[in-house]
Amino acid sequence: MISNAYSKLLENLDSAPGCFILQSLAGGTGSGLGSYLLEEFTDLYEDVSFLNIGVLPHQTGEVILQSYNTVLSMASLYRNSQGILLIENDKIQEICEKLLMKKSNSINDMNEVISHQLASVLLPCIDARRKKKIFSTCEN
Ligand SMILES: Nc1nc2c(ncn2[C@@H]2O[C@H](COP(=O)(O)OP(=O)(O)OP(=O)(O)O)[C@@H](O)[C@H]2O)c(=O)[nH]1
Ligand SMILES: [Mg+2]
Repeated sequence: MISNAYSKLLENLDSAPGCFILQSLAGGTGSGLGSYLLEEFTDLYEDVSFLNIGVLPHQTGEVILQSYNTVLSMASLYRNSQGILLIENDKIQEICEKLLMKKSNSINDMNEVISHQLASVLLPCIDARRKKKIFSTCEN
């Protein structure tokens, strides 16, 4: 079903040079289904490059098989992906607690930090105020 939805999506595009997949590496779905789909997609669409964004679990552990799942899914990424970006949940939690002083420290807070970081890497842009400052420095 996911595979069908993906091929329908590709049919509607003039060209699809790349695709990125965001997945947790430690659980069942992100690690198991994510690796399976990546393998299937790379077989079916040889011309599409895949960038995988993998979320590493907290070191102290929440899922009993997390280390095992992470090693297996990393192996699948190395075999099939053209680019791998790793996000460490421990580091993200530290940013939430120590830098942003978030009290709630929920998964939503962490995901907000992650999306901000990904947007900065994947869609780099300068906000209007900063742009004005840079250009006025260049003019002087
Ligand atoms: N930052 C972040 N980490 C997540 C998120 N979902 C899962 N994780 C991490 O991935 C680990 C595994 O989570 P699971 O929910 O078991 O993984 P899953 O891929 O959704 O697979 P299921 O077992 O089917 O739920 C968690 O212990 C977290 O460390 C999320 O939305 N944000
Ligand atoms: Mg889950």
